Amino acid sequence: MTSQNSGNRKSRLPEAPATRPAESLKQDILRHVLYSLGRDTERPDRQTVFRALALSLRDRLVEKWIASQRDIYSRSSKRVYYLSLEFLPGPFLRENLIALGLENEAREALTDMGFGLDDVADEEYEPGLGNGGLGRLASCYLDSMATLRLPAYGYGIHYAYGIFYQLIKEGRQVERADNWLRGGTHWEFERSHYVHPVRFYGQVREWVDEQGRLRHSLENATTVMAMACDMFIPGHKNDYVLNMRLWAAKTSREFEFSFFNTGDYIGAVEEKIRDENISMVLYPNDEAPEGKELRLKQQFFLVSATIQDIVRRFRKKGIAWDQLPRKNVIHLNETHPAVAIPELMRILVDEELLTWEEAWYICVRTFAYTNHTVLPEALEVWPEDLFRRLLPRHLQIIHEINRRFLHDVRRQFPNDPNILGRVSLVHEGESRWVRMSHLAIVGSFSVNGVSAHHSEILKESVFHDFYKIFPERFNNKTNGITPRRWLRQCNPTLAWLITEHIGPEWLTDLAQLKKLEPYVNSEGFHRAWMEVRLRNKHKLAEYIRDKNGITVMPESLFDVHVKRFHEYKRQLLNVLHVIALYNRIRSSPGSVTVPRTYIFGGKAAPGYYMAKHIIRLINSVAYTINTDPRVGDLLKVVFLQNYCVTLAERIIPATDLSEQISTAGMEASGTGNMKFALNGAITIGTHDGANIEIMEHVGNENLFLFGLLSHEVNEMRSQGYNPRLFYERDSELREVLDMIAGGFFSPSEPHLFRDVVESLLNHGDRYMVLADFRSYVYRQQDAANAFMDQAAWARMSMLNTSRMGFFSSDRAVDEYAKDIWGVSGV
Ligand code: D6G
Repeated sequence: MTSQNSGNRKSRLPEAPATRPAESLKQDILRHVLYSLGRDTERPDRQTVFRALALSLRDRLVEKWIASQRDIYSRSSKRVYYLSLEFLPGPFLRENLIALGLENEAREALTDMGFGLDDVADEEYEPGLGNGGLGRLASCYLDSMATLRLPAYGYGIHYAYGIFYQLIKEGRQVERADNWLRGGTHWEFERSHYVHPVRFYGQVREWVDEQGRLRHSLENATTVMAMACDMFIPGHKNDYVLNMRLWAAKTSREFEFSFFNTGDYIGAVEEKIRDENISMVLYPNDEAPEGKELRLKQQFFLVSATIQDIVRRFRKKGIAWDQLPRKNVIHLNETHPAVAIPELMRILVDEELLTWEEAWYICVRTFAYTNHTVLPEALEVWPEDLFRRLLPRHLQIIHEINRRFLHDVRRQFPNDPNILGRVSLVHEGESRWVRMSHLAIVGSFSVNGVSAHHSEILKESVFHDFYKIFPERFNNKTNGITPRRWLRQCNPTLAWLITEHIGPEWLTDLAQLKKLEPYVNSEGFHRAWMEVRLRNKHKLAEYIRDKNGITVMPESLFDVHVKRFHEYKRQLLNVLHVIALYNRIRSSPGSVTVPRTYIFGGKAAPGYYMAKHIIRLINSVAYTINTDPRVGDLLKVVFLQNYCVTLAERIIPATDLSEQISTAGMEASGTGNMKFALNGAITIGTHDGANIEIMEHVGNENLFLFGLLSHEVNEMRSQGYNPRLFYERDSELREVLDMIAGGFFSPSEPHLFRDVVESLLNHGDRYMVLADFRSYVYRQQDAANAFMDQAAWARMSMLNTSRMGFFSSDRAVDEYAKDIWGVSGV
């Protein structure tokens, strides 16, 4: 502990004014309107008021952050560093108000100024710094780390452009740049004094120093600076605040005096822009790395700046390097930041002159890795040539790690020579690839999957060889979601109803929701529960009318499928069933008795042809059905554009049926499934990811599971799956597919959707859509029947909510802290 971090500096923090909180908040807002934003306090507009309120909250957050940091320093606590190429925090305003306990005060202050809190909150434009589940999980975890008072830091990239803004034009996805910074950066601090040089390219020079040691250094490297931008993540009403430090790329050339003085001013500016491009844009690909040089640069940029920051902080302690793992744990969210392993090795061996053995001992005790996917195309690999060019020293280090690792494996498995090729960090064939997951496993003391089912698949198949080599490293940490955002914030009236009955402890101890169970038989509670849900559905119906011009019945069954578009998530299976229902309505009008509103939302990777095509198909089907007078209110299909956290917060509280229908064995966990169930939606889903654990908790009778199990999927595949058989045997399915292929939904372009049908019938139906169709249709019928009995449905809904305690991110993070990180709250 250094004296500058000791507690006696506390007194220098500005004292809070002795006025009422609402009044002092109002004064702060007005002060920021004038002095920070330069606007007239007499008539600020809504956007100005939003920004001034955000700045007023930032003031409070930074005070608490500094106090929290002093605490961590004074206790010399072990720190957790959570490295993620993506964070998807969503809008901050309400979350921060709730965490700081200032919601009512803000409402009062704003009312005094002639504004409504809801309107002001709508002014916020969320930072889209993630693609979907992985980034959103990272943000839920930061929220829980703060609430559990863990000495943690989130580290990521300050992309200037987040995930694209999705428009639906004439049924198609159109991408627009997402300039989330256009309104200013009211939540963050740019730290121009926290900059680290990041060095790429160049050549490795080997030389022998005076002590006869072989040394390595990088010559002629290109240097880019990483500047810290800090955003604060408060714990729930605990005065504890964490930092999400995002690195922005800045040219190093500005630091060279002569740079703009060369006479070629425009050329100099171009070089500056090229350097700063590194943090310009988030790659909009979910589940499939693009293999582009810029992406690997981004990964190294995050890693290099972060490791330098960690090492800088560790050095302040003045203790020996072998203490690093005792004082720090670095968590890799997926393999994207896995190059941190060779980077720490490089610093320890090349700069700090530790021996290889000493350095490796430290590394392998410092890193932990979470795997999020088993899709083979999503396991990250990099061409060795690219690695050599961009990070030549790191490739050498990876080769050395590999040489030593394979040497040990050879000794451990003398009778299995093929294992070496399977586990090697470098895939050797016609072309050579660096396998990032192998690097992450070999360099970490812990490897975890994100649901019980997924962690078993890792051990049994994907990483089976590694499981044999390092059985003690493998463990499971089932994902979780923060109840603060995903119930209290997005569904305030339901949250209020719950609190009224069982008190507010559930906010930080979600297992308390169990206490709702006795009310399941109370008629009054039933009524109140269903009233809240119906009100939420009315609000969503209004939103749909405003945005899509479609009138939907709030009393209809809201059947919702929102998430990234990917074939394995099987939005296609859903729409096939929608068409089947449509056909039933047309052929025998009385056969469909439960009116339904289908709501779809989600982005497809811009280069993912089939996913985009499925979006177009859904929109075409929606148009056909919504304009067919024979259908009336029985069926409506809505595609809400630009699915994001803000939109999820609107949709989830209004959902009756939650679609979680991935091909079994393909979704690692899912967290959308948890958000819906927590808000009282019933799941229709496959035996996949966390659906299985949700079923175990809420009870088989309170959700609708269907379809093949993952081992059945594998067996069917290995026996030669023939999707045509299903087509031929099932006349309802045949009719649906023939309509799509025959242009029923695209009369002006009859061949438009032929590819979709081809992928099912003639290209193997990789995601087993046809194999699961019939059981899906049956379970959908069960869901409709259940919905007809509203009292029984209400009961299921309440039981879902009350039994979701396990799925809190507080539980998940607590498990990480105890089992992997070895840290406790300060
Ligand atoms: C905060 C609190 C202050 C501490 C400083 C350290 O400003 O007490 O000295 O953080 O920052 P790092 O060196 O840990 O980044």
